[in-house]
Amino acid sequence: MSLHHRQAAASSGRTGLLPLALLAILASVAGPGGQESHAGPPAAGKPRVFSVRDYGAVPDDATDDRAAILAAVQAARQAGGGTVTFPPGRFCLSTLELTGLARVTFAGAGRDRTTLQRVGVGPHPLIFRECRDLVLRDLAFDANGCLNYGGTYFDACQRVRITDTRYFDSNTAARRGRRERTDIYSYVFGRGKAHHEDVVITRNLIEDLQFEVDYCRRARITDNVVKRPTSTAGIGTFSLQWEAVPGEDLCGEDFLIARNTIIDLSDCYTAIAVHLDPQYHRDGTPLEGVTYRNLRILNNTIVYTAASAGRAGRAIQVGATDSSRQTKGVVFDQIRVEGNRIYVPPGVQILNDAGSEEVFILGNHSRQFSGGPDFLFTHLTVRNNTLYRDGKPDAEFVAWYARGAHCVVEGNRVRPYRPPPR
Ligand SMILES: [Ca+2]
Repeated sequence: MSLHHRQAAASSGRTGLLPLALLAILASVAGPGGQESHAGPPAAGKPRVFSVRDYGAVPDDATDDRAAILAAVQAARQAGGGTVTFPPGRFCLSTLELTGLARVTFAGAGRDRTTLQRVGVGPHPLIFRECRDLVLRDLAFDANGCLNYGGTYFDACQRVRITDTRYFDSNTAARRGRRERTDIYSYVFGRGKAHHEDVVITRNLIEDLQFEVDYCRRARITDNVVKRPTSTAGIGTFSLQWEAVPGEDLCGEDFLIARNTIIDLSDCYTAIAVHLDPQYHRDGTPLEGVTYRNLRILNNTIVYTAASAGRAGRAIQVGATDSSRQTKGVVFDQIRVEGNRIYVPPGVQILNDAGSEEVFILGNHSRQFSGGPDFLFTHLTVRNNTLYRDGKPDAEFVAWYARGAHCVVEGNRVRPYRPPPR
């Protein structure tokens, strides 16, 4: 069943089964610690809109609006769900952590009109833990000089939709001259006690930041634009298996990463990455038993620019993050990489860790492991991708370092460079 149909079925089920819906509403009214009062279920059909202005938020005055935003969110929670609205303007937000929130939409007046600016010492403006049925739409987040990780953070959440937002950094100058670069996030779905489920990220604009969805079942990441991504990957999913997990560790299943555009890889290792990261546990033992299943990376556009000359990251990598570590029992099952287009202007090289040029890397490209490739790809399809690049008309741009079964690598072409269509 597709993600779309699964969601449609879930929502029709909610409206069709009133007793279950009432139970769900009543269960969600009590927040973490049960400190909230027991409001009854909302009146049927009545829109529940909670403007942060009504709870004391003041735009464009450079004061923290955290308390007012929290009050609006709590009102929505007590009503059994609703829409928290942000009028035009810039609101300041120091870290707001929300647990067990359900059926709440955060809506601005448009991503060019409403901005939530991170302020204070915390790297995250918002943290959502064990939340479900969330929507973030039509607003912008400003990372405001965040230097380490950060981002709007999700932990074990279900049914999250992020659409038509912008995430940018008004203070990228703060990063300059730093010795080490770290990941710096827009949205990040981390690895928690349970998988994320049914995450939709679509039609967003991400600038000078990256985003990541880890440990998830059913992610649909489509039609986003990521400009100048930072560090590890523009769009990434990582294993984050810090402690050993017995048996199969399903780190990602049913991902659709399609029709995204990633522009300028001069400060980023990989445009789209499915990575074993870290490649060893906290105690130093090798990663073991990681499985990714049914990942579709389709019809994305990856655009290198002249700024990338001499330091450009890979276009797509499914495998190891640094290839210097041996792993055990890693399986990539049903991976499709099809119809992607990569534009590399003259003078730009796409270098792997060993300093040779590879556009797609599948597996672990280290040659130092005497036992041979330690990754298994089953039902891999890499087909009909196009690299627009001068000088290497016959180059093979798919580098595959793994054992395989039922794998197809065909129809991938190198064409003379031309700029991407606008
Ligand atoms: Ca304010």
